[in-house]
Amino acid sequence: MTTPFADLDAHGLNLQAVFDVQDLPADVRATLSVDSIAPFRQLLLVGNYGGALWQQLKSAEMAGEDPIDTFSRKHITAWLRRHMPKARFHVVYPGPQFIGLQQLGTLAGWHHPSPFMVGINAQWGSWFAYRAAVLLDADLPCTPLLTGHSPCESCVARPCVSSCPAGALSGSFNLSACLGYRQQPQSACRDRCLARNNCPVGEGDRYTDAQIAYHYGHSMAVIERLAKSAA
Ligand code: B12
Ligand code: SF4
Ligand code: SF4
Repeated sequence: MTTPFADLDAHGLNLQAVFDVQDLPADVRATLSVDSIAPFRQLLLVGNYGGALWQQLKSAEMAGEDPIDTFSRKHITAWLRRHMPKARFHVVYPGPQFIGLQQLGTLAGWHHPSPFMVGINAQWGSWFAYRAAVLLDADLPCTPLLTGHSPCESCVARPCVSSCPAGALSGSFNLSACLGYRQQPQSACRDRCLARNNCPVGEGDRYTDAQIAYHYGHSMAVIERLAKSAA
């Protein structure tokens, strides 16, 4: 069946959730500043899972500071202009305003917490991310919540925990142990997270090594920049 989002799917932007703004919790509405820029009636959350976006990006140009943001913004705004030329919209993310993407993912049913803090669900494991949040003045059908339990609830062996070389997952997540280890020159986690790689859930949607290295290389650069400015 063709969905209104088929064009986004074709670009690898293959997760979409539509919320009516009035149904969002007050704290979420506040971070979106939705009440000050009314009258937007809906919020569209866009993400990607698996390797489709990476395939698309490879054939587009990976140029500029933030090629994934640029690619996502370009295709989502083109989709909006094509499908609802009269609707006003405001792209909140990517953008300067902070919004809690995992909180929105929880409302969509995409996100459950995992020991390594990247969200997880039973379908795509942890192999997904958020690409855009757009306020709209539109009447798209709201998407049903993705139902299902966290796979972590029934995972007895917890291979993610034992495979973290920094022991960062032994209790509640120890971000400084993780970041300290990642920054060591001989670290096995400069361009990957061994814990995430060793989680068996969503194996069919696992990113390629190149995609993993790209994302973790990017976060490594941010982490090193922050560490330098704090020193
Ligand atoms: C700041 C940030 C980081 C910081 C650290 C987080 C911190 N606590 O300081 C750094 C730079 C280390 C980081 C790294 C990565 N991040 Co990050 N990060 C964010 C960001 C921008 C804000 C998180 C935040 O501060 N939330 C606010 C606080 C108040 O929320 P909170 O409820 O206390 O915490 C929630 C989350 O923030 C999260 N959390 C808390 N601590 C940490 C620590 C880490 C390492 C992560 C990943 C999440 C996380 O869990 C909480 C419950 O939901 C979000 C995007 C967003 N706008 O939400 C992405 C985000 C959480 N990151 C994401 C990812 C994928 C990563 C990376 C794996 C790299 C990458 N881009 O592929 C890495 C590697 C992790 C690692 N082990 O080093 C994804 C997660 C996708 C998912 N499926 O859940 C997000 C949602 C970005 C996105 N566009 O999709 N990240
Ligand atoms: S290995 Fe088990 S506990 Fe760890 S993230 Fe995967 S399902 Fe959850
Ligand atoms: S990146 Fe490495 S150190 Fe950090 S949680 Fe993952 S496995 Fe542990």
